[in-house]
Amino acid sequence: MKTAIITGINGQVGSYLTEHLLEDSYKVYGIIRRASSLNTQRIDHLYNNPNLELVYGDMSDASSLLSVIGDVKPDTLFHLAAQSHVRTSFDIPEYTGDITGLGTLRCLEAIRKTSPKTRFYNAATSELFGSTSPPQNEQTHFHPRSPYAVAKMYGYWATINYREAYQMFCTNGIVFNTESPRRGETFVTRKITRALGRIIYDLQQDLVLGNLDSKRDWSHAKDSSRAMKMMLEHDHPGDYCIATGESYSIREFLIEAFEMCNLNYQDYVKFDSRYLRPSEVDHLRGDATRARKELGWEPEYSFKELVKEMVEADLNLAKKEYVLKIDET
Ligand code: G4F
Repeated sequence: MKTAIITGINGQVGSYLTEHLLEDSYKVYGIIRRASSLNTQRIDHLYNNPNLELVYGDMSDASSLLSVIGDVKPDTLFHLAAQSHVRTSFDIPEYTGDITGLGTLRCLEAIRKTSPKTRFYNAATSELFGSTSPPQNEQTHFHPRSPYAVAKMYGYWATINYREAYQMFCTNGIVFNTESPRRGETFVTRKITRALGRIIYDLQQDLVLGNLDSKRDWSHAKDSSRAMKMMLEHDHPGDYCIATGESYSIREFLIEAFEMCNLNYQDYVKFDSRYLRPSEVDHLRGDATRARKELGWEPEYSFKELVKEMVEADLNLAKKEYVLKIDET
């Protein structure tokens, strides 16, 4: 039986990746942070699977990583944990550098010291491309535009350095924006679909956003997490862009989602400068030719299908909220 450790297992991508690995008979160990409030909702449906085990650890705590990785000595380790919110990274840059940047180094060091044959996947990001012009691929130079992207830059090069210096199997997935009904509610796509559901059920009157003109390449997290598994099952390590090759502005996402419900987004969306970033990434559109050719990866979801799934899921969620509210009154 193959074994995998996932850091950030309870995040959006971690939950889909866990499903892919369990379906393929992996034994999966998920590292989660101790918190006083529940933080495992996205993997609760997998909790009774005997091949899933959750263990406590933290990206700031090298000793916890050393002991988990040293005990399990997994075949693969998928490193997804991070302070991953770009806007927030401007407010807590040092914390972001520690968790997102040094956290990656701590994983690499723990593997080098206790289990050097473990294959390592690092969740790099299209944020590395920052202000460059699309389409971006593995040859495009980097120009990070946030403390988050700068921290990810450190993790990206640490991953390559461990590959070159110690001949470890270390791979970077340069994943463009990836979304789903499990996306955190403060990221823009989910903020939109969540608000739309609540507006329809009269639980919320408007939606406050920042810049509507930036463009992103949005894949489904089910597709991007499948690519991660393929990367570590490939015969050699490398760096791969994972993207659909299409980009849409936030405004276009709004139009697509609101029109599905026969609404005009302009009647509901308000602007607040608090949601602007000190430096913005204007346009990301990825070229995933290498992943397609070398890994045989293809995205299965179109933009329209992704938006539709998110809108439908959030309409259902809002309906449940509405029913609870009626029951209470
Ligand atoms: O949804 P976002 O916060 O995602 P962002 O900044 O592109 O980062 C995400 O994708 C990266 C991969 O490229 C990941 F590495 C990262 O961890 C994260 O998952 O914002 C998308 C765009 C931005 O241009 C932002 O300015 O939406 C714009 N936006 C407009 N109003 C907003 C809002 N973003 C958020 N979060 N909230 C708003 O109200």
